[in-house]
Amino acid sequence: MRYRADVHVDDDARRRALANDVRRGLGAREKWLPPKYFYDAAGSALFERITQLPEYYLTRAEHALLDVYAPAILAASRPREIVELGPGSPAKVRRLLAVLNGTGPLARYVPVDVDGSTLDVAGRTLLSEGAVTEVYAVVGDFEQHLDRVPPPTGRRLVAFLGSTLGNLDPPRRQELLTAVRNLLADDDHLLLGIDLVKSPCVLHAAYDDAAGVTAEFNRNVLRVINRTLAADFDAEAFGHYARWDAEAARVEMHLVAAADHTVRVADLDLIVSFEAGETIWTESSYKFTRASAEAMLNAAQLRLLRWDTDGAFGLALAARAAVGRPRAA
Ligand code: AVJ
Repeated sequence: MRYRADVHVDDDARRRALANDVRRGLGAREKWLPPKYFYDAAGSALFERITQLPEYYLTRAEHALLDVYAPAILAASRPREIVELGPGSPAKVRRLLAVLNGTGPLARYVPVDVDGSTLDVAGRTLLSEGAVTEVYAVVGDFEQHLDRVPPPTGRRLVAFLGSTLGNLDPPRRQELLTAVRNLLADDDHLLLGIDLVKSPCVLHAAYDDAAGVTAEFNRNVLRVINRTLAADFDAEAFGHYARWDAEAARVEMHLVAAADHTVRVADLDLIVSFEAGETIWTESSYKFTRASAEAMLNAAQLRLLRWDTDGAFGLALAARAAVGRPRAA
């Protein structure tokens, strides 16, 4: 059995989660929606287009860093298996596996993602390419189901790439890092891809591209709600607004209602009113410095071992920090 998938969320669970978030987020005085609902088939395709935009430097930067530093990162971590959280495209893990297969035993690949069909396609492709000998897909939410990751087959590298950690607010990312730490034995490692604080112009453009692809990606969450909960959002009635908040070190994306109107979410028996100019906060994308990244890792009892960067994006390699041992005087 070279491909195995354990399913912990099905369509119904996903629908109930969206229903709860829509009730809470659109019922709030300052409306919000979580960013995880962007990624249906259309949203994932839009995100793939974003990664190719001239303004969206993140994916190119991370791939280039992986191409250069994967040998050193893998020499330092020597994994037998790779657990990847929220992989999306297999482009990133492929860069690790290419190096791994040149130096050591083939790895087991354990992707964790809510989208089982994407894992299926990616997992079977990697298997057919001979990039891995075994794929154990965990179809679940990495914020909820990390305890379902199967017991290790050997030294483990947990990869959390693409700056996805940046979509979580500080308390939730500390929770996630603490859960990740529980997946690690003393010899295991975490590889984190994180976007760095830089010029506000560069950051803003990356989330408000000239071709309007990010705007369509942002509006897509409304189409997901229409389809899943029988709502009647007119996505075109909302504009895209991105802003850099230097103090919070995050880019925010909002949807802005063009005019006063109401929306009906039939499955929830819910009417939502919008005033012209009213916003729905749909995403935060936090940016880091080496110091803030290291502090975040330390707060989760992890220690930074390597920091590879091109100045725009960073790859952090971390391991469990020794705890309970007295410090040398
Ligand atoms: C890949 C999820 C981290 O925040 O940069 C791209 C998503 N949002 N453009 C990011 C995204 C707007 C992206 N993540």
